[in-house]
Amino acid sequence: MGISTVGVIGLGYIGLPTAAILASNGVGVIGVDVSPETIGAVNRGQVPFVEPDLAGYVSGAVSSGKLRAASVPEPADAYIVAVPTPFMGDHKPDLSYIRSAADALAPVLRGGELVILESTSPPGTTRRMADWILAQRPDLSTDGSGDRPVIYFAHCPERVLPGKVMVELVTNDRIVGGLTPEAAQRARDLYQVFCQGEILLTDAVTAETAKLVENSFRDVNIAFANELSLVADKLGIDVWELIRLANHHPRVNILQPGPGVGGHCIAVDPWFIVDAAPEEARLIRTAREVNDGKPRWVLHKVLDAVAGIEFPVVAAYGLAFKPNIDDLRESPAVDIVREVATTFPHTTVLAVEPHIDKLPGSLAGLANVRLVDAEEALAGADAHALLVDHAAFRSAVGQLVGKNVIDTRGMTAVTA
Ligand code: SAJ
Repeated sequence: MGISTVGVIGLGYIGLPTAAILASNGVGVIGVDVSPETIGAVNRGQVPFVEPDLAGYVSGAVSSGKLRAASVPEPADAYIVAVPTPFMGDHKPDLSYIRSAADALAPVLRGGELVILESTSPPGTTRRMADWILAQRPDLSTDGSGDRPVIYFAHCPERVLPGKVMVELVTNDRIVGGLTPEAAQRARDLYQVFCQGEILLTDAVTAETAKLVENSFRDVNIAFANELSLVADKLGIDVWELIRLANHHPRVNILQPGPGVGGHCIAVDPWFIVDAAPEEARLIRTAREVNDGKPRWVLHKVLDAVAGIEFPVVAAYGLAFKPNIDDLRESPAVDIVREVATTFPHTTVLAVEPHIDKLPGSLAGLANVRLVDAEEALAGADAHALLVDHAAFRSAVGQLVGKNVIDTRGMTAVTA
């Protein structure tokens, strides 16, 4: 069974790199997106967001004729669904984008296609997606029962790190879970086109849960570090020295505290486990609460640092959700700046973020927040909050000696 054409539904941070890498390996790819801007950009060979090396892959794939974008799916041998799975206000998963993808796919299926869900999903979602499609197409089946043509459904969660997507797509091991063993094998054959890592086969629910567990593992470990930062503060000791010393134990490897956990994965995915097993997932829920509580703790540290000053000026170094990227989504640094500026309107916040040239929407309307360079912040602030450990801040950090500093990332810590 050869796969010569693939439809990729959703041309975002995962779908577009996957589409581009398949196309660069000779597979004909039709990328599908709801955004006319995204479709237009891709068809011009451009990338609508920043990810190292992606632009070269996309422009090469489009000019070779192997990649094009459209607004609705077209007949293909396989489909990869890579749409968002956010949560709603009550932390319950929002599967509406997967539902829309299923609705769009159902009419174009002919029988024999492979349909892969890549979106991070609550346990059971691949089965639900199959059920949504088969409800509209009772002439098809997942197993050939009743002599109906088979659609092969599998889940293959993405595990790539933003900023290293084009490398990790090729080198990471992948988990492939099929609704049937044959579906898993067919999905493995597709990923073998570009994946040099090991491809591990299982069932769909185990694959869905494995992805959630990976990000929950990291969240729980970051929560441990964040909790230690509160404990150390209460005891009057340096948390960075504490962790550095404890990590000399051969079986201890504590992560780093920060101002909170940002991004659209680690702060979201653990809730899907909590939702699926609310009585059992007590540690995972608590870790989320610890990490979500950290920005407020930092806020109070900032306010303590300028207590007694009538019109204080606070410098905030970094707005991104982690170092050396321009991604501001779900960033605790942005939340902290907004909270300082709105709760205490007599405060001026000088935000320093070398990776952007204008403030994000949630800060742009605030008259007391300005985007400035590090020199201006160093010279003009009463307190200095280090929120993101960008490499670009190294020389600024050296100039903070003797100033009023709130260091949420251990940038001023002695490392010897
Ligand atoms: N953070 C800390 N302390 C640490 C490590 C991270 O506070 O010691 C914070 C970061 O500053 C950031 C947040 O955690 O705010 C998340 O950053 P990250 O680098 O840990 O992870 P993401 O969200 O960029 O990518 C994760 C990865 N998952 C794991 O490492 C288990 C990636 O492999 C996944 O593909 C991605 O989520 C995803 O899409 O699910």
